Amino acid sequence: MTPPPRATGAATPAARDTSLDQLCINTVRTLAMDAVQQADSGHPGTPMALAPLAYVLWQRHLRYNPANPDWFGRDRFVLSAGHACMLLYAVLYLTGYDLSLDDIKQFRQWGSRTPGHSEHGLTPGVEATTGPLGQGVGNAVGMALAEAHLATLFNRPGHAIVDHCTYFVASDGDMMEGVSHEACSLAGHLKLGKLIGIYDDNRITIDGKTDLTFSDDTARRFESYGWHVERVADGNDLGALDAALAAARRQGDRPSLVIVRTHIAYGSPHKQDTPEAHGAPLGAEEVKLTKQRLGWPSLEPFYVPEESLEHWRRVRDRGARLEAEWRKRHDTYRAAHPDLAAELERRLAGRLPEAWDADLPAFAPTDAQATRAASGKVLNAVAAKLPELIGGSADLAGSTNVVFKNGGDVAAGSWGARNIHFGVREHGMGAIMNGLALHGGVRPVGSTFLIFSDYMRPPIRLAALCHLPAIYVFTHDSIGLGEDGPTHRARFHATEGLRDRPREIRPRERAAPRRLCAGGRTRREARRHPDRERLGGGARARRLRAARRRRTRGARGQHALHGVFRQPTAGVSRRRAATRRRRPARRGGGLTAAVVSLGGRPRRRAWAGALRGVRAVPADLSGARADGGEHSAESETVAGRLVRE
Ligand SMILES: Cc1ncc(C[n+]2csc(CCOP(=O)(O)OP(=O)(O)O)c2C)c(N)n1
Ligand SMILES: [Mg+2]
Repeated sequence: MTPPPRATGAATPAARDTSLDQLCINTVRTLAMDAVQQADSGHPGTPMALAPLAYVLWQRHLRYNPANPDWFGRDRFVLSAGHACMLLYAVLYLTGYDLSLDDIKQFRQWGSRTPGHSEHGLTPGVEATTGPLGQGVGNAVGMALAEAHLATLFNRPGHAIVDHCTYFVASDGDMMEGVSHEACSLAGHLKLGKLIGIYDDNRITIDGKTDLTFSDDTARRFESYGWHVERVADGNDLGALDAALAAARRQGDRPSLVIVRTHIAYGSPHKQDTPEAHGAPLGAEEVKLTKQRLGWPSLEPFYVPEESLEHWRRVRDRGARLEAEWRKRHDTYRAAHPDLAAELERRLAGRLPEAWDADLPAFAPTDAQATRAASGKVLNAVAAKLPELIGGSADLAGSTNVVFKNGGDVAAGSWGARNIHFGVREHGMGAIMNGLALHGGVRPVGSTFLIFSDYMRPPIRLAALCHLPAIYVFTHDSIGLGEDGPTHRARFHATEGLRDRPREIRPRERAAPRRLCAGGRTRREARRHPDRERLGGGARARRLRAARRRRTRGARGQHALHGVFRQPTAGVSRRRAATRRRRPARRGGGLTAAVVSLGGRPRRRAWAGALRGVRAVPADLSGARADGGEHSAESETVAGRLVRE
């Protein structure tokens, strides 16, 4: 039997310790164990280890009001390690958000409000959809940047109306993923002082101990990014946690990382410090032994002692007071600066200003120009009316034409500017954009060459899943990008990869505007450069459009993938390319397509019958629903299959 590590301060988990703090902390641990046990899947170990941190953070540091999860003045909290979501659900329930014990009992069940990875918009108090590791860290950076931006624009002397912190919890996996490196490097550079990360240093991942793969000195890495670093040697030491978080909050001019040494499945006699505690129930016997070891008063599943609930829920008064104070300050602000207050309100409500599109430029067919040049003009025309539009590119601003004229450059101390230079960090850019959008008050724009959207597919997918109003400008979309060579050509997979993002994302049809070819070339130019293929138009595009019209008549919850055509490569003669394009049509006797449906087989068949040569494929092939939407393979897997076929 592995003894639990010696805890210091008030947090000794021995049976005799009945302090109220311990009772409250162990309530989180037992709820996590029981919920995972009942669901027969999930991740109990990390919530158990992080329960003391959650207790200190939510009781003493985080500013929030459970009665109003959307209160703008709240601190933001992102659990980047989304697999540990039982930690968050337990705390949301205990602090009195609109989440009941029954919701906790429904953990990981179809249609429940407590899915296998936390989903924004589904569970009150969940600020971001997390699960794909590393993304939440980038989201938090985006939120902190949005806060700094709005504070610069809207605060006035004596009126700090935008003034909140952003916290995130990152696991070893979050720290290994490249996206967190990108985002944290930028956060350090921009000196986002109200960003506080907590690194759950438990030295365990799924495959075993982290020394299998990971020997970074995380503290020094973050110091080199310009972060302030705090260390807590014992994740059960409430005093040390409290002091480290307080020190982090005092850092006004750089972000902070609190590295907390924890022990996964803390208190479990046989599973503590083992990878088995990561992704499977502890087992009924082990749950019992752990409860006994923690001195838990009952073996009844989901038992919540009254004193614990009562103590946790005291934070409701604190939250109500914090919000009331903020509202009072806001009233004074509105009286002193009515225009600013109204503008902030408009932005937060996501309302467009009157006549925002009154001065959009119009281009005649004779105005031959690259589409990205036209895009830059339109963006700036819109930007003049929509100050909430901010963003930039991953070091290609001049090429993508995403430059806000007279917008200034975002830099440390100049957070109110509009042009964000993300650096050569596409993945980080996507995750930061999601954080900006989630925060509200700004609308992010990000740009790069279409082919490099490959580097930011995970955050694009999450933006689609969460319906975030992120705007992507992907230029250089021609397959005929001659001089840069094949590495820079946007091939079929890039556009197709975007089209099959779940919901919302529909890249421009490949049929280019009537008189422009893809890549913004005129027909005359295309004639001069026959190697630059014109995309779309003609019979194929007509078929696609017709199919799409039919598709929209399909049942809800269905969507189709289609156009599984081989793309002619540049350099192939036009005639051969045309033959290739026709080939699938001849082979399949019509449009090659797949219907992806959540409905049953008869429904799929009936729907597929609307198209000739169609195969019907069930959606959710991965069977990953228990893990939540962001883990379902959906159309991507299907697309991969079809393309391989
Ligand atoms: C991008 C991505 N890759 C892989 C996974 C699958 N996965 C979930 S948790 C995890 C690692 C677990 O280790 P750690 O991050 O240290 O979390 P802990 O078990 O310590 O809580 C992996 C690989 C994922 N969720 N996201
Ligand atoms: Mg770990």
